[in-house]
Amino acid sequence: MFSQENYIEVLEFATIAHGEQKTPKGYPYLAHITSVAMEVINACEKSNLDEKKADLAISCALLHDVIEDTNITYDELYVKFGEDVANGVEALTKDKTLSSKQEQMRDSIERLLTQPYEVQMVKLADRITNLGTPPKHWDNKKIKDYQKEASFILSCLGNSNIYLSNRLKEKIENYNNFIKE
Ligand SMILES: [Mn+2]
Repeated sequence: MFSQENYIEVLEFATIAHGEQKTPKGYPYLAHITSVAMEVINACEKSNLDEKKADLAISCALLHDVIEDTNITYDELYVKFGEDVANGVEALTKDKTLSSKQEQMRDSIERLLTQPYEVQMVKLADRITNLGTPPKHWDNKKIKDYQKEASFILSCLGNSNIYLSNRLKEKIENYNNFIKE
């Protein structure tokens, strides 16, 4: 089980934080974060996570991009939602002072590995959500690299939840349909 009241409260906070931000496909950003939260909720229920763990996973799912993409800070999350949520969202945030995207990903995963499984699950759910049809402007190399990066995420964080890791595996396989050889 999870707290529906917590879901609503965190969703409202994330809605205001992301404001007019859009996804790469041009949808309101909520379409992204509620999809990530849906994957996490499904996995929590199937895995019978207790309410405390499920609420941490779901809160981090709804908030996973607020430090990276909005002006919300770690301290604000700490005050409003507590230390575990703030630490989780921070670990899910890329360090943009690192020069390459590869380094940013590696660093974020290293930090995620020090977090509980409930937080690591969000990274799997995020990539599951992002492995839909690639944006039109992506070339073959970019698509291949994105698939490779997804395999790296799976190999590092797959232990966190069997349902999400199986679903990500499937998504990575299906992504071959977008690659031209
Ligand atoms: Mn995301």
